[in-house]
Amino acid sequence: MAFSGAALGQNELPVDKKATSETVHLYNNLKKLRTKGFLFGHQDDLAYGVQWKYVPGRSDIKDVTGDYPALYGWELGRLELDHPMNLDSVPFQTMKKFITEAYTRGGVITISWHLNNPLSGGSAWQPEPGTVASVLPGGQKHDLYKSWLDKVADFMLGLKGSRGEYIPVIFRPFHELNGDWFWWGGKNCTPEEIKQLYRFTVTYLRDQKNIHHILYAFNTDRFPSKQVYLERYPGDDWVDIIGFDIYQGNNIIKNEDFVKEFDRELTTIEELAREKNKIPALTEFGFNGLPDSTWWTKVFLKTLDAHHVAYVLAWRNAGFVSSTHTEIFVPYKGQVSANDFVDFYNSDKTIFQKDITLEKIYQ
Ligand code: BMA
Repeated sequence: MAFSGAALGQNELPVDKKATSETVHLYNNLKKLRTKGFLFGHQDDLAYGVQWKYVPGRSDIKDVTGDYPALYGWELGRLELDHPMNLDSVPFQTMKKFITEAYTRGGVITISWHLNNPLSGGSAWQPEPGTVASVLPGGQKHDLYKSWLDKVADFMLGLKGSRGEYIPVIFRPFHELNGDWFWWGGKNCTPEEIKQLYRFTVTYLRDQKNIHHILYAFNTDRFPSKQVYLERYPGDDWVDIIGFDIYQGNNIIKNEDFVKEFDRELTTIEELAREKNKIPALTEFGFNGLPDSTWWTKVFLKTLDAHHVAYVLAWRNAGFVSSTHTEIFVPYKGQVSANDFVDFYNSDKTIFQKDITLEKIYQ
């Protein structure tokens, strides 16, 4: 249902002025809720965890806390190629079921897109000079890019609740765009080119495809200053949520160093959110392998305690991928940080599924 001006009441509108009522409520409730606490999110939570895959109702978060996350991250990479599964082997049809299931119990959905390189045909991580320019209007791959957006639009239109209403999605295209590792990031294009692509993408989905159940999230990776954060920011008319991604790991070994940087970036993002009237969020985070048994309360929560972001999204539990590679970003039963995660769960600041259901965030 489109939202009519009269029914708006005290609600503010996101960048889509025709956003559905559920989307407008999500936007306003996320803004309000952040004064209380933050939604805890997990990528691919319902699809698989450490040493299990596609067990109905299962979730590593639920195994440890007895509750599901409040926010669910999903990924569309390879939808553009008409593959039945995404790049992490999650079938798109199953993903839609998980999305509906989570929404039905009051959860929130966020979607990223590691889309392939449209110019070279390589992966998202294979930059090729000129790729961003090639998909902009007038570029040789512009029509191809539009056909990819058509598939994203179809996917979004396939997400419906029990009353036939569209399920709101926080879409996070072109993430980590200050880094050099994706074809849309860093030195692989000019700031002006990526800004144009971001604006084109929002405009196309919203005004050409008439999709009105999306909130748009803009996010960088770690960043040294406000000025660098804003270098590729497309403008206030195209963004609802501003965030950043940060991982503790090889690059920042010590907890103290992580806390210092994390705290500084949170402060900047909240300052920007205030100035621009946007919603601040931690769009991805993690400490791969979780070797520190008290990391959740003594490092992560301790830092977030002084801040007010709307949500945090932990990355995926692909598990022990090979003898040298693990992807473990939330504890599973028996993991060294599992007990501490229960304390984290019990904190007043963290919002998981049971809390978010009570909040009725879409009303
Ligand atoms: C990365 C890793 C990869 C994954 C990709 C897209 O951070 O988790 O294993 O394929 O994200 O989800």
